[in-house]
Amino acid sequence: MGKSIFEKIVSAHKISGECKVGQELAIKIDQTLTQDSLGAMAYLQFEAMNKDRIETELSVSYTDHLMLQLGQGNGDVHRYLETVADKFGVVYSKAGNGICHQVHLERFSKPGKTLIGSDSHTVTCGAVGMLALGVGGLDVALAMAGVPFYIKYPKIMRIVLEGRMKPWVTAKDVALEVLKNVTTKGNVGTVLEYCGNGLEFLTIPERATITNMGAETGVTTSIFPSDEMTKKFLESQGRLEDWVAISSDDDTVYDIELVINLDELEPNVAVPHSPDLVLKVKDIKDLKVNQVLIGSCTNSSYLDMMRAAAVLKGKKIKPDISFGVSAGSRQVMSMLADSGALSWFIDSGARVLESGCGFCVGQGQAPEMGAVSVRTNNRNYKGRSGTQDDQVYLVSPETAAATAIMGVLTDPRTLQMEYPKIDIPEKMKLDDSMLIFPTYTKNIFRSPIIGEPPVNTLMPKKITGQVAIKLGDMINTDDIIPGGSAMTYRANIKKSCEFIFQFVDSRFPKKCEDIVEQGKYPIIVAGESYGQGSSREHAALCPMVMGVKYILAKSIERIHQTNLINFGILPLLFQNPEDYGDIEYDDIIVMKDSEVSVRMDVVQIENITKNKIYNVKNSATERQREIILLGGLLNSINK
Ligand code: MIC
Ligand code: SF4
Repeated sequence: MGKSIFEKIVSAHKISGECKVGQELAIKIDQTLTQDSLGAMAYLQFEAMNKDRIETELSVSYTDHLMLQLGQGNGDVHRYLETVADKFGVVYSKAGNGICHQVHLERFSKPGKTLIGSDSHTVTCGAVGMLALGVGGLDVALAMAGVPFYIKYPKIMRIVLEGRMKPWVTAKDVALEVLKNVTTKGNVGTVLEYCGNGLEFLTIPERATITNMGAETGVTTSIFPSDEMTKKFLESQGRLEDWVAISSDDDTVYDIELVINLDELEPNVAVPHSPDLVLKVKDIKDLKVNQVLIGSCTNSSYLDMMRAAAVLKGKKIKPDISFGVSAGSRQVMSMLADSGALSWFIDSGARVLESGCGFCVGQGQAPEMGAVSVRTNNRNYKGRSGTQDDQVYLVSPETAAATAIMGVLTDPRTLQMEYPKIDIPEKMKLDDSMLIFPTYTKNIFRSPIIGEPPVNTLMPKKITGQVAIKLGDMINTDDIIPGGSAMTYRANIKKSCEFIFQFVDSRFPKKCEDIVEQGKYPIIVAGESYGQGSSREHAALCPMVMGVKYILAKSIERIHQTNLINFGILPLLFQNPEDYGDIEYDDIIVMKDSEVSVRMDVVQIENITKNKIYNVKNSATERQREIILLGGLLNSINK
């Protein structure tokens, strides 16, 4: 039987395990990336491993999330990251060089290699046939230390892209179509592999928009073949030598298949508050818009920005719209300036923002109360913009530009202009002077905001827990620990704990303190798809510090599940929906002999308050169960 692209790359990197669905495999990691919000904790954890140098082929530390520098906090983190990178052999990408995923794609992505990154959108590099995964910071630290990465062999879904998109229909519309079909729920343990005759016309930045938003479906990763288009892209980046061809074998049998006819697609929009609530733009009439933002790692390539600029050229936006644009990298920004397109934006009435994450994660550009904000980024979770009652719609750069001009959500096909024909230059502008390569000479900078990596204790024998919060379905990691100003403190766990469930139930931190004071352990109870979205390990790390030993949920998303285990928290799944319905805030729940329970596939817990026994499922692998008993991965490695 033929092999998929995923299987080919995994087989070439396999250290142990079998390529069989559900089996745990250990693979070698070639490259890692970190960004500044989660990176500091990853490097603190790496420091705790007492290694002299990193052992990967390449590790890059990006500065793109914490760019506001209001007060010294962000600057402290940047300097720590720069100096710790120098000491251990990591390449440091300075603030202003661009968003990690865009820069990594341009300058470092390599077909056939493995990449893990402490950011869920690391999957973007799947666009060039790379096996790229979003993981927690501790996993990155371990990979840098040369420890293999463990992955459960997934089901593989083949997505066949047929035909060619019509003018004004874009890769973002494809990404949203995939989300409409695949949704944000129930995709744990699946990989999306793309093929079909539509790939002939799909450039790498367009493929990157599609792999990027695969993160929102909750799949392990998305991957395209490495073909002539990939070769052209790498050549344009002056890296032809990095190209190898990769494709699946013709007789590969896939677990699931989805066909998308590109020529039937129309401009799509994800409506508040989930990226899978997808409608056609033309079906939403007279939606008055307050803010339009173009950028983020989903849609900020040269192609995206040039097309949007061409739509705006010679036109003015509606005066009451707040309009911002942010190129994904310094390369893109500089080429926009050279081509004159930057002034098309400026003249239209745009605010030109720095190349960074910015508005995508509430770092600036929070709109006014109740605003309708039309954006090109990938997540529209409630409040992520920095405004709690926001209404965020996700669209393509072309739809966003048309909307800025018209003041209402606008299908760009109604603009009555020719679709701008933009070609990607054969040679992109190459200037890596904002990448700092290691000299191994700098002293590590420290300040009070740079804390210590927290350590956990062994799993206690008897766990008398009390329900400290009861949540519904689809609680994402932004709900658990918000972006925005809270991100400044990611290198300091004690401070980060103050923000846990800030906008969901602000009683939580105090409640945990009270429960712990009484000698008990706080329990989190959740519904479906708990922990979807970002890879932020603080969503597990802080609950660990706050005394949480296990979590009860209907289902848990992949990255978050691994983060919980990495920090010694046992993820337990309800087998019976009634048990979830039964449990209430403050209920006392007891797990008797954790040493036995943690090793069982089905764990028995007793709700003392309701006088009921629940049998819940333990989805951790045998290896992970030992990690949990030791109080997490750092303890287990040190042992
Ligand atoms: C995001 O898009 O939510 C982030 C901010 O990039 C996160 C990482 C983080 O929380 O720092 C992600 O996607 O993993
Ligand atoms: Fe940055 Fe947004 Fe991309 Fe996350 S999704 S890496 S915050 S641009």
